[in-house]
Amino acid sequence: MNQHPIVWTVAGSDSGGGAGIQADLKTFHALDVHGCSMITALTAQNSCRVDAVMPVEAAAIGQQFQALADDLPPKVIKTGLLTAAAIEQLRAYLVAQTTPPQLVIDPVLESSSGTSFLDADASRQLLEQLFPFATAVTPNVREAAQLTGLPTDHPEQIEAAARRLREFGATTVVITGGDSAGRHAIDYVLGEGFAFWLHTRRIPTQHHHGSGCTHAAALAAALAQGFVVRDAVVIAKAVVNRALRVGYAAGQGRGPVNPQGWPAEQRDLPWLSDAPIPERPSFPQCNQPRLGLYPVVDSVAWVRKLCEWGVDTAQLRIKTLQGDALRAAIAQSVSLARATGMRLFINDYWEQAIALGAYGVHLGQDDLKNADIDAIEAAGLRLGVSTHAWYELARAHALRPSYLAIGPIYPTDSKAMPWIPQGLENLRFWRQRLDYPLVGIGGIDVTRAEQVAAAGADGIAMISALTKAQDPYTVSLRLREAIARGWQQMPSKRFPEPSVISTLDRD
Ligand code: TZP
Ligand code: MG
Repeated sequence: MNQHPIVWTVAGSDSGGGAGIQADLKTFHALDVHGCSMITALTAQNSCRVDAVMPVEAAAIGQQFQALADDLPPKVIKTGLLTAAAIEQLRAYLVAQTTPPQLVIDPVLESSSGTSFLDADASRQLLEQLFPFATAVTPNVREAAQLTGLPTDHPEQIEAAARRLREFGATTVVITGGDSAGRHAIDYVLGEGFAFWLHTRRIPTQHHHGSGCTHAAALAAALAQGFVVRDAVVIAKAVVNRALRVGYAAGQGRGPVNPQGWPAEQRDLPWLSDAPIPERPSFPQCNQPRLGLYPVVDSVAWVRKLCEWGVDTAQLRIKTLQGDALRAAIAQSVSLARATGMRLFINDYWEQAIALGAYGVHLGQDDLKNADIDAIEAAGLRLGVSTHAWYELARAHALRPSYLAIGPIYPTDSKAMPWIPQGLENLRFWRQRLDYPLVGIGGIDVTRAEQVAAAGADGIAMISALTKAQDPYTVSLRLREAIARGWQQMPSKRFPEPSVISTLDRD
């Protein structure tokens, strides 16, 4: 990323270098944003204890605001430890902006060693004065309980506390569970039109000082880089996981987390679901050869042709038939595919796919809500899942599917979608990080199949390039040749780190 969007942190200094301003600046640096700091309080602390909290006087806070506002206007502001004076001045700044920056509030009420940072009056002021400006607030379960006066011991209570916090005007509430017990660190996310849980395996480490600050700072940085909030929360959790894995000892107590940069490995990607869920087993892998040319068609006639042409993989995606006609089309397609050994995935109609013994099921994100994943798995079918962004990848990852579809790679007329095309760059980015077989889809034709394969796609899916071709058989041959050429160019899974923005046009 060449651009370094400006992000302010309004927070306290941790003299021990683990949390607060210091954690925020480390995280901003790691995520390619320019961090400015407005210090609200000095703390005298080390890795074991907090000796003193010394609020910065109002005039000095005001001068910091003025200096930054004059020259370094922020795309996003992140807050940590606040004082009454800082809250007042931040609110005044936000009110004065015609287009206020996004605001991420990490409500730091007390230190992890128990020192109180914000009294009851200031907490109320925070809720009433600043929450209405917040794109996201990130309390942990204890802070959510303190702020709302509600218990947060069970999932339903956490959901209720999040709803209560949204009533104060925060657009998205993220209640983090990293500080709680259990094998998994589970966060709840409630936003405008969405609600989900994010899970990761708890990373066994003593050195997690600053993880809350790092989480909120990473969320702010991801927003500043243009990600929508649903993507930003997934990225933030993955950034913290990576930082926790390489936390280190400094001092006699708990050492700091160590933010490295953008998520780089699948093991750091959280999994996302509508309810807290245990880890799932993996779906069966697709057998060899590599998925390759993967036409998406809508009729038995097309399935028959593909079988005759010796195509290895296909998807039956019927959007117009119902009842007996639908069932008959799926049944005929499955038996044709079985007779020639073609791996046929049935789009959406998982019950029929199970009943008829299809090779696999392909589900879009909306289909996931109605599908019985356990039943598909119990029947031994493969599963493919469509994804278009980080949070959709996290939702698919929760299911441990047989492959992930990444799209749209290029603009497409075959499906109306809010997504900006991901391009080869995002495909390479995911190829570098994910162990799943990947299927590229969206606007792929003979001229583009080679570069999609070279970017690391295992399957190259398309609708119109084949179904609208004058001579589809010849096109299928050209596509297969192009894919084979592309795969020869793909040196390995590792590419230089590309920039990545996969985001919604509208949210
Ligand atoms: N999902 C992402 S893009 C797409 C789907 C179903 C349509 C692909 O069609 P085409 O004609 O190959 O662009
Ligand atoms: Mg925190």
